[in-house]
Amino acid sequence: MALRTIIEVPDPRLRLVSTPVDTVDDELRDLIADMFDTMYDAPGIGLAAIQVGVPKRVIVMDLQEQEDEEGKPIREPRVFINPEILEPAEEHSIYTEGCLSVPDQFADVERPARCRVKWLDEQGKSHDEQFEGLLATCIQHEMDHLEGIVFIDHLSRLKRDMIMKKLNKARKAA
Ligand code: GNR
Ligand code: NI
Repeated sequence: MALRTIIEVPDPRLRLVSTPVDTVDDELRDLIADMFDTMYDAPGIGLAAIQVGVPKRVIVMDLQEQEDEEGKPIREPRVFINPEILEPAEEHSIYTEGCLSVPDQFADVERPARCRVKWLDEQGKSHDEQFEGLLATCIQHEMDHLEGIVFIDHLSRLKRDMIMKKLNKARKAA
């Protein structure tokens, strides 16, 4: 188990465009294992490699929507390497998003309600699936990170400035 430090706005590394992975090897699988440890510890439902300072096109995700008999979340880890969005739906939906790189701040973001996603898993095997609901929202939020985009970039300047002000206030208080 190895936790990595999650970088936060306004760290300029969050603005980098991540580069495609060319070989899925043990070194990459080590990074993925650390990303899961870091995501579950945070806790969060998704994490892009750049959020731990690594500009590679790698995302881990676990919505943890199901619980067992004892009410403990059932883990359903997903890995996306070199993901691509195909056929975003014309229909949009609004979800109140948060981000581990903008801690404890939330705002409504509108995105395509469904999308088809193509990606490689940690064995280098390719997948192609249609996503909807929170899964569609989350994969689009994570894919934005690979392009150097953070969810607050989708807000009006007024709302974004308000979030940055609240974040800086909370940091000073801590
Ligand atoms: O933990 C997270 N929750 C979340 C909630 C709504 C929409 C997107 C997310 S992703 C976020 C973790 C994160 O920052 N991923 O980049
Ligand atoms: Ni995020």
